[in-house]
Amino acid sequence: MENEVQKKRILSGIQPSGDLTLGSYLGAIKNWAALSNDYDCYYMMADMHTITVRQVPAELRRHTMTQLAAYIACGLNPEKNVLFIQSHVPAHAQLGWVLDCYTMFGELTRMTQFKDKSAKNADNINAGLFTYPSLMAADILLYQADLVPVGGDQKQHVEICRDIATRFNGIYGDVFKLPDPYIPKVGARVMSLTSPESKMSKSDKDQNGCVYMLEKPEDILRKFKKAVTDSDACVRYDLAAKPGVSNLMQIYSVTTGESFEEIEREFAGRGYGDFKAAVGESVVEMLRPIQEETNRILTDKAYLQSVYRAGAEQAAKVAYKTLNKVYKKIGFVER
Ligand code: ATP
Ligand code: LTN
Repeated sequence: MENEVQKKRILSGIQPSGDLTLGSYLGAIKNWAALSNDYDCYYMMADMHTITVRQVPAELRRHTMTQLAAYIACGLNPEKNVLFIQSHVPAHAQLGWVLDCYTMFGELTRMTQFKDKSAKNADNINAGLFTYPSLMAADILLYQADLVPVGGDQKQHVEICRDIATRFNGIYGDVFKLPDPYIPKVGARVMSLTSPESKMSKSDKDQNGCVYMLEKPEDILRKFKKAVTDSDACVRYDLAAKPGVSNLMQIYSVTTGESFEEIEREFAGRGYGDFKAAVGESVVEMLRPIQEETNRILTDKAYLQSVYRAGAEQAAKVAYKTLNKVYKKIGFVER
């Protein structure tokens, strides 16, 4: 319509590298659903990024499908959000290569995720792991995204994306829109329950530190009961001195909507046992409807297939418009 203002656009994704965690939910997916009414949204399963670490093929397929079902169960209506699988839109690989040629060796070596992942996978420090950020920049820039909702650990990747886009625009004119990261105030960095100095992560070897979105309620409650705290026996927010308790407070604050002061008041004079049980229960209750809906959707393979096929078709329309413009600008002969 003539007077209708074009909605701003969002692009984000998660690697189907394992079972989704409470961290990926609170840091990213929860916001996606909250933003989806006001933006034109594209959410993908980043399967191409996932193979930067060796995967079992059948597991990668299963994680990709479960992740799609979880996206829908978390409130991303496929009628309103474009849900797709990254490898189904070849423009990602195509722009990824072009952007590799506009990304500097020096800036890639400075990326925290590359340093972490190469330490963890010392026997497989492949070129894809190194150029991961230019593929991610391609994901974002193909859609001319205004906003990229991610957890705090991905901020550096959105920043390098802006640097690459600025460099490219500086040579060829305004080809790419510069995206902004969207990071939640609370829940941007959910920490491991067993070692609260490290991020809760789906590929973590210590399963007790990590709560999975589809995990059984009794297992979730058990993990929270065992969560590492301190000897102070006082529920108080102090990230530096009380990382375990502060992490639990953050989780409780996002699940219940209570502020840190309200939580401190609620548990004043009560032991950690009560507090940990309450956090566990609030997480179980938050996840219960999502789990039921994910399991229901997963039984309908034909529906999931129709969603990702329609998603790829819609995504490709936008992506190829940008790719064609880029090809023209850099001097590739039109087919
Ligand atoms: P992997 O272990 O394979 O690296 P991961 O569990 O660290 O995976 P990602 O797939 O890298 O998770 O992240 C998915 C999204 O969720 C990203 O936007 C990321 O910032 C966010 N996220 C992941 N873990 C957390 C966490 N612990 N706290 C807050 N946000 C998180
Ligand atoms: N690197 C992200 C996953 C990802 C992504 C993206 C996120 C791949 N492409 C584009 C936002 C936008 C991660 O969560 N590890």
